[in-house]
Amino acid sequence: VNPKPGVSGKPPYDDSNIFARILRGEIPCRKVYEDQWCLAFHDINPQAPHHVLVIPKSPYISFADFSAGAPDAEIAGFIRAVGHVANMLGFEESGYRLLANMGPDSHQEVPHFHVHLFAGRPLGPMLV
Ligand code: DGP
Repeated sequence: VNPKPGVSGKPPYDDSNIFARILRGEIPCRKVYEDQWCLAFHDINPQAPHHVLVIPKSPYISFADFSAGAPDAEIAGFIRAVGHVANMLGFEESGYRLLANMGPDSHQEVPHFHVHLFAGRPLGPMLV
């Protein structure tokens, strides 16, 4: 990963965040899928029977950073990859939930854009 500022440049992308370290292979993850756009792996603290994180390989801080700053081809490639992971894991029939936290009010903990993919039980209504 080549660190680069977020779209606004403030704050800069923190190259030492845990997902940057996973992308560099410095710490392990339970990988489920990888392509040119993304890495998908199991969340360390699953909130559903299946809880997968899908992250872009490029260093975007958040959804805001990604949606405003990524080239169209990367946005399309990443979104299609999220769908591919869900289908590959067999979630399409029963369904699944996607979630992306963005910024302090959302309690985003890791400052590298990621999409949570939850499945494996009825997830109930959204609580927020
Ligand atoms: P968020 O609150 O949206 O930033 O979610 C961050 C998620 O990342 C949280 O569900 C736990 C997960 N997580 C944190 N550290 C690690 C790690 O080292 N490995 C894996 N696989 N997941 C992690």
